[in-house]
Amino acid sequence: MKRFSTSFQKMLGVSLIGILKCPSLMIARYGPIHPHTAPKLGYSSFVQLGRPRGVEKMQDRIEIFLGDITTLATEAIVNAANNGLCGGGGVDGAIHRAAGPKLLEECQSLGGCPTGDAKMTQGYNLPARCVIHTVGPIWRGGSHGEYEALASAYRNCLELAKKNAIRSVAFPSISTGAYGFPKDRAFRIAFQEISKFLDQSKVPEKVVIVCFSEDDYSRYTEAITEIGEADPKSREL
Ligand code: AR6
Repeated sequence: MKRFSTSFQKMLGVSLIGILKCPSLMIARYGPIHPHTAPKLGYSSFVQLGRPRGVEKMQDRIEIFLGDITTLATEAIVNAANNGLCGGGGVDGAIHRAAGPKLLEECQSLGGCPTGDAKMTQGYNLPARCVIHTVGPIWRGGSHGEYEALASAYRNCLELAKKNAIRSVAFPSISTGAYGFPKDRAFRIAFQEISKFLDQSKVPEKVVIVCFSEDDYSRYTEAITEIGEADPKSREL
């Protein structure tokens, strides 16, 4: 870990603040943060998963970031949109405000987006070159296909990123705001889908998971720790 931390620090040009070690997962906190993130914002965690082979594969590929997704200069950012792709509140509103009115124009030409699916636009005034719009499920108690729809939203965003050779993508926590999906369960599904996808694909090279509050950040890292401590071969929820 020490050798790895040192090279990771060199690579990012950052100073390591502290390291939390778990048997099968490590989270390193560092600051200031990755070059693709805005220095004024919070902190970010680098996450490694699994046994030694898994660690090698996943190192440097998943990052947890505390802050505003609209400030990130990953190649793509994901929007938690609605079926009409017509803009709204929450992260959707923030993305449209930051991107400017041309984003809505392009969204209106796409004919909406089914729940669990994803569509891509340019990023306009955003630091990100493009936006992947997805629609998460509205929470209706958990027996209406919500889990699969949420997993599908993550998968389809990653498939779209792969298809377009997008190297880095940032996700907000889809469905956990206005759509009311219980956060702890949503965090597990998100992390599981992302890590499964990256296990099987070299593209995107990097995924940033964005938490919008300190509380979400703690809960996310806790959920990841629990998943990491479970058998890495069956990271089922
Ligand atoms: N950066 C990162 N995350 C954010 C930001 C931000 N700037 N703003 C909010 N979040 P929500 P949903 C987090 O409600 O639940 C819209 O009106 C927020 O804390 O944005 O999928 C759409 O048009 C929460 O954890 O999306 C739809 O109608 C997460 O983003 C509907 O809301 C998602 O919250 C979609 O609801």
